[in-house]
Amino acid sequence: MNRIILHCDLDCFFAAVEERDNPELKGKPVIIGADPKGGKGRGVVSTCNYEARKYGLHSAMPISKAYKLCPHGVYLYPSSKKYYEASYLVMDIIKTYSPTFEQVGIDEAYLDVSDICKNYLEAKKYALELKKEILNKVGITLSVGIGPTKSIAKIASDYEKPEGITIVEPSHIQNFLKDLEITRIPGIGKKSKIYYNKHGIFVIGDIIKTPLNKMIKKFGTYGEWIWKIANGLDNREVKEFHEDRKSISKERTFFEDTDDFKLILSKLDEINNKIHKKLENEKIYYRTITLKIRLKGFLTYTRSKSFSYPILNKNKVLETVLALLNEFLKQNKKVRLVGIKLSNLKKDVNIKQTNLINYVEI
Ligand code: TTP
Ligand code: MG
Repeated sequence: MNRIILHCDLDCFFAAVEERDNPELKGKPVIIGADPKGGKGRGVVSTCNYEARKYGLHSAMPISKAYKLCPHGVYLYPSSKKYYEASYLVMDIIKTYSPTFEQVGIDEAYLDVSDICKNYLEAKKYALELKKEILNKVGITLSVGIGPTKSIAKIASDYEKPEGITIVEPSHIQNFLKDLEITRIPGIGKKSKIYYNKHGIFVIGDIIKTPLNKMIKKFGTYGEWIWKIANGLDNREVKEFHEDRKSISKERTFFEDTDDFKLILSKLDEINNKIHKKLENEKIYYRTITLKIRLKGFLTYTRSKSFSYPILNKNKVLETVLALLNEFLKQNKKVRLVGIKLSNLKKDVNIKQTNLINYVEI
């Protein structure tokens, strides 16, 4: 079936938020990342604006090299909280454009608009409206790719950055892809590029030309995957993470009411581990941690702590729950039941973000 999928990707996201908040930065090269320390700094560039990219700067480049190439740039340390807030605002807007919405990273999302837009022209108008709303309400720009598969839409959104809209109708897939470098395919980086080049594959057209069985023979299942992408045969659906499950929780009652701290701790640890098995498997993050406690005499209390960004961190949960528990232990009452609830769930939103500080502080 012919689908119409939009891939939205914010332009130089972290740098765009900084520029929005400080108009003096407009027109200057802005680099977000580690402190360059006059060229002696360690760590890397998180991202930079398009002005800085003119000097050859890019994400993951050592900050010392960036400084050499662009010493007059404005170097800023990332402020994650601000980026999260902007990301939430943007995603809340994108979501309203189709119920089939999938957020991928902190600044990327897919929308399936097949049931909303009759054709690609309508989809283009829709994308323009979406871009306008985000610019008006959040003050940053994005690029949109429109195509019949997720991978085509993603390659298309990257094609004309910043502020682009690129449409690839099904009949134009081969024409659009054939001359693009293979690194345009998500997942093919500098290292695998060298490998494919050795086998005579330089542009996506070379993949299209190669028969599928040869691709499998030479490159295994990944070879099959990129052949499918190149031929517009990626049939992955835009998968919505249903936030109808708004929380995950577990509780345990003690055999006998207890004030044995070790026992209470081991129950909380057990509950925490059980909950995290599922969350870690499915890469579900949460922002709010709640402790539930029932004291002898059936008085039940809950205490919560919320973070400004989603986390997935078992140790942090235990640490938080223990801090919340303190207030009750002081009362010297026996405990009948303990429970942990994690809420404000988000799916897989911050892979890049969790790496961010590592990136910066390598
Ligand atoms: P990207 O969408 O890859 O990059 P970008 O939005 O900065 O630029 P583009 O216009 O090309 O889309 O990543 C989104 C954010 O994730 C980026 O602003 C900063 C962060 N990030 C890192 O911290 N380290 C990295 O290596 C990358 C690639 C991104
Ligand atoms: Mg981006």
